[in-house]
Amino acid sequence: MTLKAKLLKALILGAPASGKGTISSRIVKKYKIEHVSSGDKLRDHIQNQTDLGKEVKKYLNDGKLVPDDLMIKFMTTELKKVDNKPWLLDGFPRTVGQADALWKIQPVDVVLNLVVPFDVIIDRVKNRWVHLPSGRVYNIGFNTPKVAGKDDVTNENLVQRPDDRPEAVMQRLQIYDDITRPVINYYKEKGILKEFEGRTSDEIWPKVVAFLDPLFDKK
Ligand code: G5P
Ligand code: MG
Repeated sequence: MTLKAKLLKALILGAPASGKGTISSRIVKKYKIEHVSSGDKLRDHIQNQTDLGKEVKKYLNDGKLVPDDLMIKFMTTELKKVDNKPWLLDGFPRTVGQADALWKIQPVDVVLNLVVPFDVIIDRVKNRWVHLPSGRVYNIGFNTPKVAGKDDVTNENLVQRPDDRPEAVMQRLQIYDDITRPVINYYKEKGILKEFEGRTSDEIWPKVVAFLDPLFDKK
């Protein structure tokens, strides 16, 4: 593994349900790096009814962004836990304020941006089921669980996300357009953004591998 890959700090960006979780899980499996998903971690807090969980629940359910100050404090703590490992950050940063804060804590090496048409996204969230404790995601017809409504690994129940209701999805896509798109330009200007276009994760995945493989070449 190259020296750089040993401590690679990478981000994955993309609209809600563009496949960040799906592509991330393939990346962490293939390249053995840590996956830090802000959404998964927040849902975990909500599930466990922690103080933070109670504070953020309304934002998530309504498809709105958690305020920057809270989010930056939370993710700073989370990133300290994986400081000495290569990681892939998913879902953070989502505002230019968050991107600035992250750059001060830890400049990132590469940013992968998934470009998936909105019509595909709206269609796919209807069929999404998640296993909350692990963050594993399923989609009926794409990666259907072996037993309907059950996680493949633990056999525990799968649930649908409250923010996958059509009105919350529209809200999330609107916020993405207005507030998160500038984050793409932020990294473009730094010269570290790489875009991957496609209508399915299987179409995008080989392009991601072709980009990452050279970074992880055994030397
Ligand atoms: P999250 O959790 O970061 P989103 O909205 O950015 O939520 P999401 O919904 O988790 O993103 P994803 O990870 O991009 O989507 O996509 P995914 O889960 O892999 O795929 C979506 C579905 O499509 C799955 O069912 C999958 O199986 C399926 N799928 C994938 N590929 C294909 C395919 O090729 N074909 C088909 N048919 N299906 C496919 O954030 C949630 C909330 O947390 C808060 C906010 O409230 C946010 O709304 N939050 C923050 N707030 C402020 N700042 C931050 N930094 C925040 N981070 C989180
Ligand atoms: Mg996700």
